Amino acid sequence: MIKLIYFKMRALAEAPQMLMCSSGVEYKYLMSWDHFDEQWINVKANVPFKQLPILELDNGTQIGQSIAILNYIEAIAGLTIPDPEKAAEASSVLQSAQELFAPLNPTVNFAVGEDFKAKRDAMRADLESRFSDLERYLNKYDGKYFVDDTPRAAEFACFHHLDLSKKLDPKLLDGFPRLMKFGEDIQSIEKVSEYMEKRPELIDVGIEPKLVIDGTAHPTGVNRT
Ligand SMILES: N[C@@H](CCC(=O)N[C@@H](CS)C(=O)NCC(=O)O)C(=O)O
Repeated sequence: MIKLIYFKMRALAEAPQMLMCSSGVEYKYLMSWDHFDEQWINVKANVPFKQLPILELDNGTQIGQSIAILNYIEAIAGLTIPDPEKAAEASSVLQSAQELFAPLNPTVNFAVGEDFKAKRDAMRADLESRFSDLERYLNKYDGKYFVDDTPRAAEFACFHHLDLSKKLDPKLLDGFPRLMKFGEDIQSIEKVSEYMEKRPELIDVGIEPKLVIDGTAHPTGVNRT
């Protein structure tokens, strides 16, 4: 079975998991230390691009880089877009969504106190500008999602970052009704809402962020706790 390996964070493992859950691809999620049985610092140099997530296939091949992981899942799930023009548009949305990763994800998962507030306020204008691009793109076609009515990598990547931005500031999406509708449509996918209910809760953002895993609150991070 495919393995997705990552850390104690709500970040780059979300979109791949939503895509796999919604398209019926079976996988196992493993923390780095459980998979490698070793601290991250000693593992880092041996994974393809010295970072996680990676997807490890049954034959041992390790795929690094979130976009490559998402594109591979699309391919095995039969979600590749045959029309080159639409495929390029979806790819451009995926890459733009991925650019929302930093500083949003590290701030929500790790920043505390005044540092959290300063980072939140510093990124607000850029986030709103990027959200307005995505809002405009959603309005380009009549379908529910970016290029048609099927949610794929671009949709789940975008959804994850929008969803996470609510933890930075729940009001950030207020001026973007089309993005809010998009979020509702994604959450109304049964397998996605099931995944979201079961995943570790991210608590105490901006104070002392923790993930609640099997009932125990663990500080976010790259090490076993
Ligand atoms: N471009 C990579 C970024 C991956 C990345 O930033 N991974 C971080 C966690 S979110 C990481 O591995 N941090 C630990 C390290 O760099 O040692 C992707 O899209 O997958």
